[in-house]
Parts: sequence; C-alpha cells; structure tokens
Amino acid sequence: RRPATASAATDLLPAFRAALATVRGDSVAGSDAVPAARAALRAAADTCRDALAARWAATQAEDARRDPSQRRVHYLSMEFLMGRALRNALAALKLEPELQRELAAHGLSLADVLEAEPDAALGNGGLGRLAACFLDSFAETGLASFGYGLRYRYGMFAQATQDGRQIERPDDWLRHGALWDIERPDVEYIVGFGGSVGSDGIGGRRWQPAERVVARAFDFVVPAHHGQRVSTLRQWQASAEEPIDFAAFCRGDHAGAARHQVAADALNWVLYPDDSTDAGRELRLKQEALLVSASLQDLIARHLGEGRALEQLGHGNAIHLNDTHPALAPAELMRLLVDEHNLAWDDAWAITRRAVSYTNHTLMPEALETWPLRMFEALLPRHLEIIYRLNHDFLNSVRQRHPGAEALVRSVSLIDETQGRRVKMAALAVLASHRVNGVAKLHSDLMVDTIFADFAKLFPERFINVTNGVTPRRWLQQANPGLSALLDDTIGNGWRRDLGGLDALRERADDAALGARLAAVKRTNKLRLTALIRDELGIEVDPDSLFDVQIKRIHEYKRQLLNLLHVVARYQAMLAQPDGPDGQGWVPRTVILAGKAASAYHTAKQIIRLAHDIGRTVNSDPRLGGKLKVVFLPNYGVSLAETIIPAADLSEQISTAGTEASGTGNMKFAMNGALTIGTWDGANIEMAQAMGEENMFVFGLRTDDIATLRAVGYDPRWIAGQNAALRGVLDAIGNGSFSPGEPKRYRALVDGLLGADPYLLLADFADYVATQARVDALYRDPAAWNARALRNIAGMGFFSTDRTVREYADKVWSGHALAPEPGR
Ligand code: 26R
Repeated sequence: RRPATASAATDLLPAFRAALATVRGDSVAGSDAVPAARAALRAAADTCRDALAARWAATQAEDARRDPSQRRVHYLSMEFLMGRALRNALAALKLEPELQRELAAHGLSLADVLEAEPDAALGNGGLGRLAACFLDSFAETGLASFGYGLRYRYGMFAQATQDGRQIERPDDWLRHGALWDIERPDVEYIVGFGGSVGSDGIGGRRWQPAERVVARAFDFVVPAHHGQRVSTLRQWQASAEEPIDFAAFCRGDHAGAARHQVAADALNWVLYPDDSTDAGRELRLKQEALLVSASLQDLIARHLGEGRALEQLGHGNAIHLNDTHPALAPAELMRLLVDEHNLAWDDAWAITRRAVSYTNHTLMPEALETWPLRMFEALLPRHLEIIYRLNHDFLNSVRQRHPGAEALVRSVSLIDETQGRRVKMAALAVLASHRVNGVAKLHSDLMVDTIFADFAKLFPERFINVTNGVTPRRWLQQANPGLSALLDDTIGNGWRRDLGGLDALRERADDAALGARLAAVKRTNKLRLTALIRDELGIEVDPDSLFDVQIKRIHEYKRQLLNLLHVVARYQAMLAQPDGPDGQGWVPRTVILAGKAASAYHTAKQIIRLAHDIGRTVNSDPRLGGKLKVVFLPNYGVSLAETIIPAADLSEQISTAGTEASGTGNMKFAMNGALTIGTWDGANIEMAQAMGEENMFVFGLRTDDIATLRAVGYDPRWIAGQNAALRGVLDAIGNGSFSPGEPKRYRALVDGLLGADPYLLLADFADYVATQARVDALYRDPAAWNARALRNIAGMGFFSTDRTVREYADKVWSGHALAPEPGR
C-alpha cells in the first residue's frame, strides 16, 4: 500500500489516477458501464481511505495525549445504518470537483460512480441511523470517541416485492469487496461462551468457557467537515480460535472439521436473527456478548496502553449503551476488572457506575429484552453469577430504604420471576448507569411515568432527556445541494457550521421570490424522484402533484394503515364527487410509501401487501385522471431516503400519541422543506414548538386524551358506526374491493381494527382526513405553502446531532456530577 500521508486535494489526485489505472487494469476494461463505475469507485475509495487513515492516526495520537479529566466515549450499538460513504468522504476531503473532472476525462460521471456504491445497511431503523449520525457529529465536534458494532456480512435483509408481497433476501453488500474497512490484524480478543465457573483457589472465581472465538477489528473512519479530526466505527468479526479441526479433516469429516468455523462465522451473518426459535435467541445473545466483550477488552487495553491507571478507568472513559442490546456491558466490565484484573468488587462497581450510561429508544414492551435464565446460564455462567450478586446487594439496599415494599423489590429486580425466570436487561442497564435518557421530551417523561416508574422513585436524578437530531451534512448539504446553495445565497453559509443559523431564514419566510426559488429547487428534486419511480416500478407520476410521503419501518404503531385508510377514503370521495368536495377539483396527490417489515411480523407484511393492492387499483383507474397515485418503493434504506426526502411536499408522522419515542425522519423532512402532518408525539412536539405550532398540520388524540378514552372504554365499532365514510373504507378493504381474486385477504386486518384497534386508527381517522383537506387547501396557494416550508426549515436549527452530542457530552458523558474515583 502507498504510505498514507496525502491530505490536500492536489496530493490526492495523482493517487487517484494511479489507483484507477491499477484497478481498471484488471477489470473488464471499458465495455460495460457498471464495471467501469465500480472500478472508479474502488479507486476513489482507496484514495479517500488512505487520506482518512492518516487523519485517523493523527486523531488517535491527539486523543492519547488528552487531559486525564477528558473522557473518551465508547458508543456500543448493535446497529449502525451508515449508508454510502463516498460522497461524504469527498465532501470532507474537498475532493469532489477535482475527482469529477478526472472522471469526466475517463468518460465517467461522478453520479454513476456514487450510485455504484452499496449501502452499508448494518441496522434496522431509527436507532441505527441515529448511531451513524452520532459518528458524524463525534468527528465534527471533536469528541474523543469510538463507536463499536458488529460487521454483519449480510446486513439485516434486502427487501424485494413479488406480487405485492415482501420477500427477504440476504443483503450481500460486500459481494464486490469491502471498500472502506481498515483491517487491524493486530487488534484481536478472545470471547468465550458456555463452560463452567469454579474457584481460582485464592478467593476469586475462574470461568472456563467451552467455546472460544477470536474477535478481529475492522475500522470504518468517519471524517469531520471542518477540521482534520475523524471518528471511528470499530466493527468486530468473529472467527474460530482453531480454524479447522485438523484431526476431523484427516478422517475425511470435512463438514465436522469446519463446524467451529461456521458457528463463529454465523455470529456475523445477520442483524437480529429471527428469535422465534431457541437457536435464534441464542445466536442473538451471543452476538450481544461478542460486541460487549471485545469492545470492553479493547477499551481497557487502550486505557492501559496510554499509560493510565486501571483505577482511573471510569474517570477517563464513558461507556454508552445504545438501548439494551449491549446491556451485558456492566456485567462483562465487572468480570474483566474483578476476575482478569484483580480489582476489589466495590472498586470495580464504582468504576462501572461512573463509566456506564444508557439511552432508551422505545417504550414498546416487546422490545424490552429479557433472556431465559437457563439459556443465559448455559452461555454466560460467570456473568449470571455477577448479576446475581449485583441484584442481591441492590435488593438489600432497596429493602433497607423501603421496608416491606416487596412489590417494589419484585418490580426492580434484575430477575423476572413471572414468566419463567428471566434476566431483565433494561433493569441491569438502569442499575449500572449514572444517567438514563430518553430521546425526546415526551418520551423521557413517559419513560419515567411508565416502564421505569419504580426505578425513577429510587434514583430520580438518573433520568434525563436528550432530544435526538440528525447530521445536517448528510441530510441537508449532501442530500439537497440545490436547497443548500439557496440557503448560502439567502442567509450566508454559517448554517453549515452551526445549524442554528437557519433561524435567520424566519424573517425572510414571506419573501415570495425566495418562496418561488424554494419551490423550483423542490421541483427539481421531485423530477429526480419521478424518474426513480419510473425506473423502479414503471409507474408514471406527476411531478406537479403533491408528494405525500411515509417512509420508515412498517409497524402498527406507526400507522401506515391509517395513511392507507385516508387513501381509500380519498379514492372513494373522488369517484363520488369528481369535481372535488367544494367544486374546485381535486389536488393531485402521489402517495409514496417505503419500509421494511420484520420477517416474522405478519400484520406489517399484510399492510405492505394492501398498499400494493390499493396502488394497483387506484393507479389504473381511468376515472381519476391520474390525480391519485400510490407507490411503494422497495428496499428502503439510507440512500433511498436521501433521494426521497428532498422531494417530499408532505411528511407523514402519524404514530399513535405516546408510541414513537422521537422519530428522526420527521426532522430530515422538515429540514428539507416538507410540511409535516403529524400527531402530538415524539419529537414532532418539539419541532412544532420550534417552528411555531401553526406551521405544522397537527391532528389526533394526545396522550392524555388517549388515557381518558381508554379509561372510559374505547369502542372502535361505535366510531365506525358514526362515520359513513370510514365504514365505506373498511367495507371496501374488508370485502375484497382491492383483492378481488381473494376477497377475504384483508378481513382479519379490518376485524382487528373493528374489534380492538390498539393503536386507535379509527379514533383518529376523522381528524386525519379533515387535516388532509387542510393540506390540500394550502397546497392550492403556492405562496402560502412556500412561506410555511421556509418557516419549517428556519425552525430546524436545534435538530442537529452536533447539538445532541454536545448535550450528551455535557449531561451524560462529562461525569462532572459524579463522586470521586475509588482509591484516590
Ligand atoms: C430486536 C428487538 C430487541 C429490537 C426492538 C427495537 C431491536 C431494535 C429496535 C429498534 C428500536 C429500539 C428503535 O429503532 N427505536 C427508534 O429509535 C429512534 C432513535 O432514537 C427513535 O427516533 C424512534 O422513535 C425509535 O422508534
């Protein structure tokens, strides 16, 4: 490899030329456009990666010298939804114009090269994309940090649709080779599973694992855009300690010889393996243990390698749990400190408490992980001992403070005794953390009132809020260069460094000429999406129609089905009143949906199918004159979002109040000048307050209304009885109007709404439809619409992850509110 010293764009160009010559020499030269773009992609990535590697080394050297009171943050997450990296790297290295010219000289377009890069889709949804935005802001704000994750060979899954149904395939994103990884063959740790625990003869405990895997490090470097610093995503890959069983191989048992290798390999196959089987659950727990153990061993090695004392570990390091998936960390840290590094229990616990913090990302009870005790014991026997001892000490202290409060003791215990004995990972995370935060104000309040109410009584000072954000580099500057240029032109480019600068747009919001320029940018972005829809689906949509967009994981609480109910209501109304509800005709709409359903989530898959069935019917109905189209774009991910969001007019954020922890797509849309139709939920609330509530289309029941409604008894059938339009919609869907070949296809879906409707779609239907009519009315008045879009953008300055991570650094990771370190 070339020495990684180049930094200025001018130094990098010769490197790129050389790399391109090398790569193209051994590819199918020139004949096919895809290999040419791919070769150029590899050459560009190689060039950027070398420059990034140099910045990485400089950043590490700087951080190794940091003041002892300055902590390095270790962000543990099962998910990192990175998407593509080239455009971001080019922007950070300021290499784009030169590269573009160089490619043109080879007859290649930068757009094709960018498009050739596969997404690193190592995540599921919001939590994983938030982690990716954090890495960007860690670099930009100069925080000393490491992100830690697993290197999934096949991502989560790639979604295809066949006859309107989701099918899952392995997402083979590394098929053409890794582009960005920097392999660290010198960084490896042993991670054990199973076996037994005994005495070590000198008063301690010794774990003898039955299975040992080697975790190897692969680094993905994320650059700052102002300055030379970078952040790191270190991803672990497991392999068997003994590559093949040689004796078995010689006996001719080739499969047997590879068994350990395959078992270790499987740890890195996919994110969130289906946990409906014991084998699936076991694999998931092993993945979590792999992430936690390798990361903490790495942290300790780095801390000691920098010449710092083990006793200072909690002082110099923060360990952050991105939801409960890495919640084994406190138990593993205790094991490493006590068993491997011979610290006293109480000192180890003080270090752990000082280091660990935890973010909760959902109140959905099914997402709160618990592990059957027997499985936990079989895989992690020493960790279970540690958890028992922690629990014993903890519950004793609770009993002392609250004599006789046995219900409280049961509720906060680390062990659940109610449904077979299980280990409660969220309880472990809360007990070990000095700070626990939710991700938007409402969510943080509800967290304290509901799932962690008893913990909040014991440790009220631990619970805080840090509202989410998104990185404006990817989601505004790179995704929407047209809008970015318009902003530069209008308010100067200060917003690129400090998104708070968008505020200056507010006083220009009623400037009609500016509004028209904003609309022109939007139209260009809509044309691009129109072309993508044509290429992907063969559907022709009208770029002058209102683009109404809902893109996110498919889940009942997110209420994509409510969106579809409105579509059908509109369809029926258009047929009944061709001249529009007020004789002014219908505002043309294109309803765009995208999102993956969990492979075992039947209802979510039915919703995808229904969207297709409705789309097929509506899109081909000549009576509508093309004024309503419904499209479902397959395989939703970061790159697709980057094309869709800048082209949206209307952002659908319609979760049942109290269910969406924050949402981050909501912020991306508003930042790009879409108006929001949304419920009083998650970060929608803070967005509405920031932009002025009158600038958001807010509808539906609020959390307190819902509590009241449920208290008196919610009766969805009664609601349907009151609303003829709603009945018409439910009848059409339930009787097979959209699935004539199988009339009962959606009977169960509709019966679910009429019978229970746990997410209150029917309760919110009428207000939703009425609010959609207000959306139409405003869309008819472009000047008013544009002014509102400008006010939306102006209000989004707060929602940058630069602000979010600074808030974490201050309130969570600084440790300034903590007691002194043991042994000092
Ligand atoms: C497999 C199971 C344990 C599991 C459940 C849920 C795994 C992963 C999740 C994902 C959840 C926790 C998630 O992505 N939450 C989202 O986090 C975003 C970032 O904070 C929020 O914006 C969003 O509201 C929330 O749903």
